[in-house]
Amino acid sequence: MTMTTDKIRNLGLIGQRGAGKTTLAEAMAYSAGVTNRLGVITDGTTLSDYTDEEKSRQTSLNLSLLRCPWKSGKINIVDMPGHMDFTGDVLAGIAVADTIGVVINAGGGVEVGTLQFFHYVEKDNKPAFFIVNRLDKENTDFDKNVASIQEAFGSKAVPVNLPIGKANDFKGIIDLIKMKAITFDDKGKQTPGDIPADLKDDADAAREKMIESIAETNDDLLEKFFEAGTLSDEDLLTGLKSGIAKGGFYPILAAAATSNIGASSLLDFTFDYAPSPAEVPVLKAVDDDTEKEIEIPCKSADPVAVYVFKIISEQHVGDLALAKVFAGTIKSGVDVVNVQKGNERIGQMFEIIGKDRKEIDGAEAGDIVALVKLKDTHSGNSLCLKSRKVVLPIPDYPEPVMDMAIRPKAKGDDEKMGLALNKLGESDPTFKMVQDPALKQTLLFGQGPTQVDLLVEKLKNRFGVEVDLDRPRIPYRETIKGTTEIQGKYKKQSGGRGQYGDCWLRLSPLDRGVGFEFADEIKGGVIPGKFVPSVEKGVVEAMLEGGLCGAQVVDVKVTVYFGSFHAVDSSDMAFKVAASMGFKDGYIKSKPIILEPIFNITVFAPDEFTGDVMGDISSRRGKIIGMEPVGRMQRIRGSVPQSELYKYSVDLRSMSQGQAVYTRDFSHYEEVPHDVSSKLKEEYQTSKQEG
Ligand SMILES: Nc1nc2c(ncn2[C@@H]2O[C@H](COP(=O)(O)OP(=O)(O)OP(=O)(O)O)[C@@H](O)[C@H]2O)c(=O)[nH]1
Ligand SMILES: [Mg+2]
Repeated sequence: MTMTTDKIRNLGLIGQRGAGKTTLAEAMAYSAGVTNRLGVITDGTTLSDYTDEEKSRQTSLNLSLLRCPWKSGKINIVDMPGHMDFTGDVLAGIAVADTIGVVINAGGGVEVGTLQFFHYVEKDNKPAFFIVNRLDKENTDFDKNVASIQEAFGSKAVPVNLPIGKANDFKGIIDLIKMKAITFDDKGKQTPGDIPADLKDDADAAREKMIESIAETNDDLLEKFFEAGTLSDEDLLTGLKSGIAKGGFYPILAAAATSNIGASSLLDFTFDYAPSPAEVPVLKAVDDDTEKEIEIPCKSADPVAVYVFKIISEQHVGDLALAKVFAGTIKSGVDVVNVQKGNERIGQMFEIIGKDRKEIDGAEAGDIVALVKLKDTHSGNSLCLKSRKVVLPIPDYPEPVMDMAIRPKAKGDDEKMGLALNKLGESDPTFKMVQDPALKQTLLFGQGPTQVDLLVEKLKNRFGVEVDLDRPRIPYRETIKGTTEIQGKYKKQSGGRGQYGDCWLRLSPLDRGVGFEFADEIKGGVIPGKFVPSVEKGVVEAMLEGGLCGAQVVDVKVTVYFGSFHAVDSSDMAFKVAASMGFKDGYIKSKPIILEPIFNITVFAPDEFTGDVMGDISSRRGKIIGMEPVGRMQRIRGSVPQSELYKYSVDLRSMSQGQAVYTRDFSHYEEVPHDVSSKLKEEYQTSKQEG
């Protein structure tokens, strides 16, 4: 029997690294009886952090699914990484979760990772609540965390729990909706009781605040609230549910995951008050035939629309496609179309609990499942019926902020490395591999050093390819500032058939970014028309390697305006060589310069680090374009030469205690300063001598 939509809750956990998302997910799964031990991060025994790479680093590197049956339904928990390098999985998880649980480390309040990730939640107006976790730790204070959450996210974040006791004495919670004190045994079993006398006043006051905030989400309720000074229990519950569903109210809950306090009540809260997949705003997609926007209500009776949000590729298991059924009902053996790729058939289907899985026959709208043995389906693909093909929305993945050159240790492993990286790319759309023939390097563009490290580790362990990483070469360019007229002449007339080509070229600068222009101003056939294309070819070839540092020459206009030929000895080849010689000669006389790529960057940093960040940008030959406050962070915009951005994300993190992040995009080319130019010229000369 399949689980009906109204009984399904999809809860995504996000938050700062180490806030306790995985441990909280573990405690929920344990309380739901999915596992018979409460796994521990430091022992590598949790359900979600099951890969070797996660166990050795004691941190989540991938999103994980934990299916927890609860009451008459089930809660699909999506445990997401907190590490910025894995924002890709966070976005994939947010896309399929209907409610986001933001886990806060009670020791730190709202930290920069939480701000970064929550930005994506707010953008989609997703339902969300906050869980203040680790309240069993010394020197933690629930109220301070509430203040920090409200400072960051506004007054619609309001407690629906109060903690009972502090640190070692943290015993349980007061449920402000039911007005009960709840304590937990180590299996998460709840014992409800009366609110302790010393907390009664606090609880009354907090409940009043909660009711007022719920009333504020809805005009009818607000009117009733003003009339009666409170809300009836019925209005409170409907207001709470609809307030959460439309993202108008962010409840704050209390927990200590390692002691299993608050996890089972969190399951209750999610099941009772968080929206089912059919109760969140309707998904908008694009009709594949008409290319018009189309709404996809979450209805089991509608045509199938399944979104594959993650491919898990594990040795000995094969590929698992994690997918959300946004509409329709899927069953094994049904033919579907992958809108981006082609025909597919739904084969076996599973529910996922960490690395374990349980076969199911089918799934209804709103559910999250794993599909196996799909032919050619990647993260981000949509599976539909032939009769209604829709393209489901893909998250806006962040642009890479780091590039490295990558090459196999063993000669001849290039192809193997390329195939392996392609395979890894199917499950992680946030890195790119680009072969750059001009730089003669394969470049890996990614989100940060940990992601790159992990890719290297996977290449070795899963594909048997060992690689080295190098500093990427910079795609310098060369151009000219002056105009020169020059003769290019090639003459060889000793014995046999000779060679003769003679052309006069005018080299002049073009505006930045124009590239190359060639003009033919030959008059009176001094060079026969059939040889003019060879002149252009000779110039184009010579421009591939500029005389200063060997970089591509750009933004130059070359005009051929005079020359001579020989009836027997002239040939395409001779004119090509002549033009190439002429260009090289004229180029050096035309005030050549070296250009370097400049990137625009945007840095997000907490106030206290902005001085350091800006000083560092200047020391990288960068310019500050502007700065503006965003909450308690500053957004600093600047431009920096690409050569100075090598490992910038790493340096930025270390100068800001891990709190600053940045994005970048290519802006334009600019002349390099004198010292850089001398250095590049010298390196080029040395490399030419070494051959
Ligand atoms: N004392 C205490 N420790 C906790 C609690 N929750 C988690 N921890 C510990 O905090 C550390 C990090 O916990 P994780 O569950 O890995 O946190 P996470 O948010 O999943 O971390 P990332 O996946 O790295 O972002 C582990 O050592 C946990 O044992 C808690 O409620 N109390
Ligand atoms: Mg984790």
